[in-house]
Amino acid sequence: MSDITRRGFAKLAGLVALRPATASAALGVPAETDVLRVAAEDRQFPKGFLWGTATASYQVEGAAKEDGRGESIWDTFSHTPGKVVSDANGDVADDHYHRYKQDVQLMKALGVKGYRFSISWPRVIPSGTGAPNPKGLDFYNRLVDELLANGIRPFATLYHWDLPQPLQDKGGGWESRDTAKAFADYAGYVASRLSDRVHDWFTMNEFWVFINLGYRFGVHAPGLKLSNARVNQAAHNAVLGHGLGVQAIRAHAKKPVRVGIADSTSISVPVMETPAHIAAAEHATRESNAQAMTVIREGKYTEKFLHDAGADAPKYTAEELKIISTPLDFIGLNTYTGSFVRSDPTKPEGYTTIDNPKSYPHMASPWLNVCPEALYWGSRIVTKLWGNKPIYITENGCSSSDIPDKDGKVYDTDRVMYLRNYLTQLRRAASEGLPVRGYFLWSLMDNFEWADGYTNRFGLHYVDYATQARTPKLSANYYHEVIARNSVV
Ligand code: PNW
Repeated sequence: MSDITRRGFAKLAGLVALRPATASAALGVPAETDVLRVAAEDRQFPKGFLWGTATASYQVEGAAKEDGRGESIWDTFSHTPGKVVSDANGDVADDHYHRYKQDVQLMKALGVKGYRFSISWPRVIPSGTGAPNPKGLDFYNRLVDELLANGIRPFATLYHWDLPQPLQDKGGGWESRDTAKAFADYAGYVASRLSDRVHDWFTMNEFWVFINLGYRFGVHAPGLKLSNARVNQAAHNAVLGHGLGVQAIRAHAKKPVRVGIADSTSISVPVMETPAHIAAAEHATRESNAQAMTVIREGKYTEKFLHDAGADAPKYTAEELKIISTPLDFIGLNTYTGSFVRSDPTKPEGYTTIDNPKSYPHMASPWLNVCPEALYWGSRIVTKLWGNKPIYITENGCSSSDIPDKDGKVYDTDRVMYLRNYLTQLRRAASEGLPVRGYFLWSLMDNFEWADGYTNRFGLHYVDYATQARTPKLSANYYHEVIARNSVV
């Protein structure tokens, strides 16, 4: 029996003892109202918990050629035949660039208090370095003003994968340290222009994903399949860019800001809640994030990583490690799934990551294994390993094979099931005092799902791409209830 259930039963027992005698009490059964009340308390989130949604520039904005926007590696990649399902691209996407006011109203109707969006680097600095494009920045001025006018707090991400193409052409993108420096210049510039109204900043989104899918497996832009050594160097340059970005944002901010990252920290979940398996999951989480969250929080690569990488380890200086580990104000975790880990005394590292059986359930995206526990263990292990800092779940959500019903509505019961289970685990984390402060559901609306094109839908709102009509799904109604009650429902 879990702690929560045990506590719930204890409370119920207490209530039963206090209640006047009724027929149900005589039978030893608590009255239904008592059961409902205690159950509701056990699903409540802390006061002030921040509920939000998230999107990213290339996935929603469209307007690819408007107002002086430069090209990004995703324009190039998606326009290369065979790279994206049905050769789809983000030229129009959700046309959010023109429809942002309507989209802010969707957020308002949900009741969200926070919106995590990303800023398109090639819109703001078309060549990646050099002259900014004021018209590009203006879009974000308008968006931020619209959010604030509607009581929604903007959380801005500076890099959600749309690298200016000229930086790829010049130095090989993140293969070059110059890209890290260019990122810091861009980050400082945007902070200087928006920080009068934007208080919360994320440097980059998901190191592991953009480095490995982009530079190792070639399935995301820039579509490369590089050697280990080159991938490791690109990963290093990216976290260096993050650290330089943190410093630049703080240096150029007009008002006090909070800076963090939105990382796809891979979460190891103990197969069972025993001390040995929990310790195994902690070690596994630290090692499997050696090139991102671990080096960012500890300022060093783990011994195991350096040993395993051997001659392929990245080249770096002590000064760079210091920059990379510049202290953050909060931690953003993009958590969709987790990996089960068991204690394994036969291994020097003491753990084994289990390969799930083929029958393990996943959502519409094949990688999206259902693992609600990852939200609890992620918060707990990250706090245990690296200290007590505010945590935001900067992405969580799922794809579903959404098809409108005869009445035009999408009844995405699987997404509701997914959300209810994940939020229950997040609520467990909050109730145990872990510093989880907010949750951004991915995504506000269906959008360009990278190499999957428009096939895997992650939205709370169904988007009809022929008309750009947005229709709330059942999950949008569900999330509205969650927010209104500040509770799992
Ligand atoms: C994240 N994987 O991407 C991104 O931050 C979003 O832009 C994206 O739309 C969302 O999650 C849903 O996919 C991921 O293969 C892409 O493990 C791929 C993986 C994980 C996250």
